[in-house]
Amino acid sequence: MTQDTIYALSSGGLPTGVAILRISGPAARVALETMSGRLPEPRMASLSRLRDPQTGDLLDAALCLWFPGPASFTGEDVVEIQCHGGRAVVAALLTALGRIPGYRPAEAGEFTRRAFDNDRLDLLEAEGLADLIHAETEAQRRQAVSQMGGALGAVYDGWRSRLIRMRAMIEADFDFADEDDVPGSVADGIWAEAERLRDEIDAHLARSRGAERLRSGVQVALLGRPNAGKSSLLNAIAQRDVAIVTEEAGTTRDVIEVHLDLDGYPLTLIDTAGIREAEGQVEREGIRRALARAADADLVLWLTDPDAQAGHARAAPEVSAPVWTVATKQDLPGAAPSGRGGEGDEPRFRLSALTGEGLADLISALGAFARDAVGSTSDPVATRDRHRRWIAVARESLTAAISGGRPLELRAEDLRTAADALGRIAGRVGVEDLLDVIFSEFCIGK
Ligand SMILES: Nc1nc2c(ncn2[C@@H]2O[C@H](COP(=O)(O)OP(=O)(O)OP(=O)(O)O)[C@@H](O)[C@H]2O)c(=O)[nH]1
Ligand SMILES: [Mg+2]
Repeated sequence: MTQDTIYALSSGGLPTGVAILRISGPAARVALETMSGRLPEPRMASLSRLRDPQTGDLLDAALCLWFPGPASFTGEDVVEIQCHGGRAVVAALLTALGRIPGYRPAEAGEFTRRAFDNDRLDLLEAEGLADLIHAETEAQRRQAVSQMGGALGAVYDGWRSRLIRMRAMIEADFDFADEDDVPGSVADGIWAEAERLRDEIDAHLARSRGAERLRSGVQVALLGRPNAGKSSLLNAIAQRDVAIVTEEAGTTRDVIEVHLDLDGYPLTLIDTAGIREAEGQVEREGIRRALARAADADLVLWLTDPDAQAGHARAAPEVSAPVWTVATKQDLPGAAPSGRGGEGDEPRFRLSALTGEGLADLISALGAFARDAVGSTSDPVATRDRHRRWIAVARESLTAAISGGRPLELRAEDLRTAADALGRIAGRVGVEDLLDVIFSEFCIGK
């Protein structure tokens, strides 16, 4: 099969000090041969003058690297060019590459896709790599780098080999059983082991919500009546002017998000439209979105201003997430020293976005909440819904195998189904249909 040779700018936005162009495919070496006239030693950086192959014009002096396959990121022949990161430099080099026969620009994630196709990494490692590139906080980085290094895959491989071993022993057991009365003790041991494995799977699943929250950020929705001070609080916590604040009730309509890094834990703070019986269509849509985000949130902050505390308030909407009542605008003379019953509940926090009073308490409580919601990050845990779905399939088959009341052959077959489901997580068993979705998460050049 002949493959195109693909190329892309693999480093970020221009201009920059140094930009990295990456080339992968059977004709990768041609780029260096035609532009610099020579191929450097494998894996040794070499400074070369790169010329336009057609005109002979000097394009740049760049550090060039040559990685003959299969010992390369993609498993194919790879060339990396570290050039000066000016827009015109990069554009000229990309144009020159595009003229080489068999070359075309890479699609998003295509380098990693080729690495997967050539068994340089499995799906879990590829996803870990995508997460690492998107990691914004320290805890996210730790989780991603561990998954990329194969820690999560090792867990599922371990489970899988235990299942395969159990099945082999059961099959040995029912071969015996025909001959004479071999006691069921071997099988008993196997089913005890199967139950232990199921307990491990349950514990793993229980922790995976936290791991997914760590990937996507703990979602905290700010909710309240119009003018409660939601956007002001968002701006105060973010320490920048993200959302428009006015004294007009109904200022915010769109959902506005801010990503925070609280001691390494990611938290997404979501500002929403104030909740009331709205007249206008736009505001009604804003309120619908506010309630939808609150329904999905991990935590809701229900803001009440002194007006509401004085008794004109409506209660926080019913949501499944915990709700913290936050009394705002405590710098105003009307602010009550304690709740006057308007909300029913004594507020959990009292603060002023204007003076900053009480803000530190709320922020540190949010940090603690995020840490708890994420849970332990020391053991590898399923980080995506895709993983959890296959683990659930494996668990179901394992349960069917354990529950008995059926011929041993069928129970052994259940163990095989469970092992296959686990194999799909790392892409060891049929995942063709998934690949486009997974690799589209990458940026071009990765
Ligand atoms: N004194 C005082 N005024 C505040 C404080 N926080 C907000 N305000 C004022 O209250 C008004 C409404 O503030 P916003 O932050 O826009 O309120 P909101 O809840 O986002 O309002 P909507 O987007 O309309 O739902 C503005 O005039 C703010 O300046 C505060 O801590 N102290
Ligand atoms: Mg607002």
